[in-house]
Amino acid sequence: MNQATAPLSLRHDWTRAEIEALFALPFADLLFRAQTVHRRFFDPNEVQVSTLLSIKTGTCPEDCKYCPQSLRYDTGLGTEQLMEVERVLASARDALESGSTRFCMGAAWRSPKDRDLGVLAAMVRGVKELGLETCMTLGMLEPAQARVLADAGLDYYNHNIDTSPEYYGEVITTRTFQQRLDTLANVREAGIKVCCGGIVGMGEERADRAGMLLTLATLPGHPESVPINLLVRVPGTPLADEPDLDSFEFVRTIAVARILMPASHVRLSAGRETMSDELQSLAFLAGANSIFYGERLLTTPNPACADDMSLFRRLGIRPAALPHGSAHAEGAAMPLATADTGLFYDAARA
Ligand code: SAM
Ligand code: DTB
Ligand code: SF4
Repeated sequence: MNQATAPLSLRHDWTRAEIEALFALPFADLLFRAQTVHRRFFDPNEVQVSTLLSIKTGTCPEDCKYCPQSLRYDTGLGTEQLMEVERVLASARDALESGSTRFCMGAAWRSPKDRDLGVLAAMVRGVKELGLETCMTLGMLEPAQARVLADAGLDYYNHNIDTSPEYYGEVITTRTFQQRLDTLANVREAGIKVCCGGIVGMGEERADRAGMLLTLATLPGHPESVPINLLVRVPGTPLADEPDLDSFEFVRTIAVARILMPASHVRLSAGRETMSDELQSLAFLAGANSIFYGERLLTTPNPACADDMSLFRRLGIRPAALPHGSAHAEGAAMPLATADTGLFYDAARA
């Protein structure tokens, strides 16, 4: 049976040898395979658009070597308390207006305190009422905490494995790989969709990129969203002077993620600010179909909105509408977006 006629089934039994063989394919063959898979599951000209907001910035006790928010590294970040709900909602309104469909709230915590859960739940409810999908990333979650967020209506929880189990100890020592997997299981158990990926360009080998994707693709359920971050090298962090990752290796990582997890949204995540338009378009061709939109990630810059609008327009990419059944699904997905302020796709201007 060739690929075009194979059934649309998801595999959870990928082997390391199969994944390494995909990485080793000639570039054109790998991209062709990824694009073929992509077209069987998604509209290749549609990209899901999320916006990030840091709701609690800096002084995190963890030691993740890539992260500007760890209190162990002097990165010049001030400390901020948990943001007030109204400020979060004002930011979410802006995101909606700009054409985003998902609002992702991030906190620089090892894990949330139970006393913060009421405010976090209020943020989720408020953002959902605006008609946006909700996502949070707050560190490790206990089962009961996950249930509180699920009851508030949280759609997605982001918790990355970051790298392979083998390389993990080189990057983070204050929590284990297994603790990451435990949080992912707690999130799933509570009925929240999983957003889980990692970072490349941290000095890891190809075998580690393969190992990271092997872990993700052999989870009991594939994460619905798979963010692939290219390390943002922040002065003051231990990884500030890491050499560049070869761009084709970055695109290969996206392509392999697409092939292994065909029904998941693969997000071209952090690192776009330093990528050319041509590299981003190769990532889309390799099967990336989600981005963070807005001029800031959590604490570091993201491309200017005008540049992303121009890129979408020149590539003929449409921002995806909300899924069926959502308050603003299909035609009404971006009620406030206009051609001047947001990612509105106007074929006449393409
Ligand atoms: N503290 C929570 C946690 O670690 O799960 C949530 C926020 S944390 C900043 C979310 C994710 O951002 C990390 O897991 C990591 O994958 C990504 N990240 C952080 N700093 C980064 C950087 N400099 N470059 C690329 N990705 C980064
Ligand atoms: C993810 O995988 N990447 C986002 C989001 N999930 C939370 C975070 C990227 C952070 C980049 C560094 C910063 O802006 O602080
Ligand atoms: Fe803290 Fe998250 Fe940064 Fe690690 S990645 S230092 S847990 S904010």
